[in-house]
Amino acid sequence: MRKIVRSMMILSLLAALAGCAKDDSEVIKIGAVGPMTGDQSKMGTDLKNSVELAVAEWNERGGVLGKKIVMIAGDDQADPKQAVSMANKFINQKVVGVVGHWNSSCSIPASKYYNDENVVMITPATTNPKLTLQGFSRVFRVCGTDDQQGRIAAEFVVNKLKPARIAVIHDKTAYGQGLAEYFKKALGEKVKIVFYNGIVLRDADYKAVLTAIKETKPDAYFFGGVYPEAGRLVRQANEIGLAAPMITGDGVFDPTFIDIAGKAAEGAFVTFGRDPSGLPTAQSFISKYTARYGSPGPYSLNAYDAANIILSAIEKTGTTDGAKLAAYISKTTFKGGFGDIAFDKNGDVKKAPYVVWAVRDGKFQQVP
Ligand code: ABU
Repeated sequence: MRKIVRSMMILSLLAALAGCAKDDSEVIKIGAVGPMTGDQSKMGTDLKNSVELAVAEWNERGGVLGKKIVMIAGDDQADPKQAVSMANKFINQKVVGVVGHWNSSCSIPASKYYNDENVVMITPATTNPKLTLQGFSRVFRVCGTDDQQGRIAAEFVVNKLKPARIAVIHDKTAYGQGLAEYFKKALGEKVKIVFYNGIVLRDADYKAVLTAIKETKPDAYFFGGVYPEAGRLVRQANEIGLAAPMITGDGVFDPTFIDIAGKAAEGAFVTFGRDPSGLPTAQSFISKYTARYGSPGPYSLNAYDAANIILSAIEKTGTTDGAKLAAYISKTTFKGGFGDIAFDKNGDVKKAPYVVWAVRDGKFQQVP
C-alpha cells in the first residue's frame, strides 16, 4: 500500500513539473526588481509600474516570438542579501531578462548571478561605476554614473556656490559613499573639506552629526545618499540652525524628499539628468503612465526603456539566450523615451548628461 501511495505521489509531482515546464515554454518572463517595501519603496514601485506598462503594450501587440510576456516583480528591500536571494529566485523561475536593481548595493552583488546564469540585467538607476566594470557582458545600465555626477556637483560648488569650507557626509552604502568619494576627488584642493564622515542609514535622529558639522562652520555640505535620509538631514539641520545648503545626488531627486524635509528643502541642490517631459520621444510614455499610475517618478522612463530594450532584443534576435541578447544590445542603437540609446563596451549608456537642480517654491527646478 505504501508503495502505491509513493508511486502516486511521484506521478503527481512529475505531472506538476511537466505542467510547469509547459507553462514556462509558453510565456516569456521578465523580472522587475527593486525596493518594493520599506522607505525607498516609491523607487521600486516606479520601476515595477514602468516595466508593467511596457509589458502590457507588447502583449497588446501580440507578445514577443508569439508568446505572452509575464512580468515577475521582486522586492530586494534595498538590501544586498535580499537582492542576491531575488536574483536566484528569478534564475530558478527562468526569467529571461531583469530590469533592476535600483540600489548600487543590490545591483553589484546580484549582477554576478545574472551574468553567470546567462540572464540579461539592465538597471534603470544604479550609478556606482563598479557595476559595469566587472567584465560582465550581460549587465547594462540606462543611467549615468557617480563619477560623472560627482564631477558636475563639484564644478557647480566651485564655480557657482564658491564656499570657502564644505562638509561631506554619506550613508556608508555603495552608492552614497561612492558618490561622496567621487565628489571629494573632483573637488580636489579647490575647497577646504572641514568634515568627512558616514551617517547611520535609517536613523531617525541626525542632530548629533549635524551639530558636529555645524561646529566646523561649513558654507555648504554634500550628502551622498538617498531621499529618506536626505529629507531628515535637511529638516533637522534647519531645526538646529545649520543654514548651509545641502548639495546631493540623484538618489534624492524625488518629491518625497521635499515631503519629508518640508520648507527646509528650499535651497537644496541635487544633480540629476535633464527633464525629459519636453522630449517628443517621451510623450507617449508620459501620457500612458500618468493615466495608469499618476506622475512618473525620476527613473520611470529609464525602467520603461530598459524593458523595451530587452523585449526588442528578444524580438530582433528571435532568441531568449542571454549571451545572444547581450551581444545584440551592446551593438544596437535603440529608439527609447530618451531618444537614441546606445551602449559603450562596458554596458554604460554613451550619453548621460547631468545638470544641477535646486528646490525652489517646493519643486525641483533646473539651475540655468
Ligand atoms: N543612483 C541613485 C540611487 C541608486 C543607487 O544606489 O545607485
